Amino acid sequence: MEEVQAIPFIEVAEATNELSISSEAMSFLGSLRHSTKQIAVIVFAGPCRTGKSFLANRYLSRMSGFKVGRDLGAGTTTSGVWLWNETVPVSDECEAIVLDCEGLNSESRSYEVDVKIFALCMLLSSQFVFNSTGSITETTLGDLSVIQLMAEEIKVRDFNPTGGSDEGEFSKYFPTFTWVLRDFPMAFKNLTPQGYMEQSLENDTSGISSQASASNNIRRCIKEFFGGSKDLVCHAL
Ligand SMILES: Nc1nc2c(ncn2[C@@H]2O[C@H](COP(=O)(O)OP(=O)(O)OP(=O)(O)O)[C@@H](O)[C@H]2O)c(=O)[nH]1
Ligand SMILES: [Mg+2]
Repeated sequence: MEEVQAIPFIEVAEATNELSISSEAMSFLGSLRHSTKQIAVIVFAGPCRTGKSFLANRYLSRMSGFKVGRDLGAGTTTSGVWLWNETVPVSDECEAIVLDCEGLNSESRSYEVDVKIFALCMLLSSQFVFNSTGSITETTLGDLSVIQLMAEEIKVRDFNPTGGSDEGEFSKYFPTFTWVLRDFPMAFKNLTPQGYMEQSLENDTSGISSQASASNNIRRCIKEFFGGSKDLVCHAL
């Protein structure tokens, strides 16, 4: 019987930055063709070294599985996207594939690869878990700027009669978004994490700097793409 373990899913060619699916993952995904259940995809993503792999293991009710920082060694991070080669029961009708994503903004990766991996994981997932540490700052919002980039690049229809952007259509295709705040600052403990996130996603009207305007654009994209009929929830750990 095959060992239950994390296997590489998306690999990054160091020389060309091209992404490819591993043969192990192809064979695992092929085996799911015979499943009679619906398949959900849950992805753990976010800035590097925030505890994504640790959280993915806890989701699997394990203390190890996806390699965490201490297994990988100092300065080394999860590379590409990893997949747990056993589905997790979600309900009688549904089982989930769990993916652990490499972190954004690691020193060893270009922005181009970060964007590709983040966008791919978001489009593949039904539940997107965005893990970040501390409070929600301009920097954290900046990490989500890729969502805005996706809005500019992605077309959901072959032909848009209005000739405008397809943004209004995105919430139909985007996953539910769960924001997990690690080391939630004590200073905000009088707010629920949900209330804190909603407050952080309110437009900054205090100034007209280009940074404030860029952050407001990201806030708008998050609320529009995940806040409509989709869930946009926040938990703190
Ligand atoms: N005590 C404790 N340690 C944690 C927690 N989350 C992560 N760690 C530790 O923090 C280090 C980094 O955790 P990882 O889960 O590898 O972080 P990551 O976000 O997956 O890192 P990259 O994949 O490199 O971006 C590891 O040594 C973990 O054991 C937590 O909630 N509690
Ligand atoms: Mg990791």
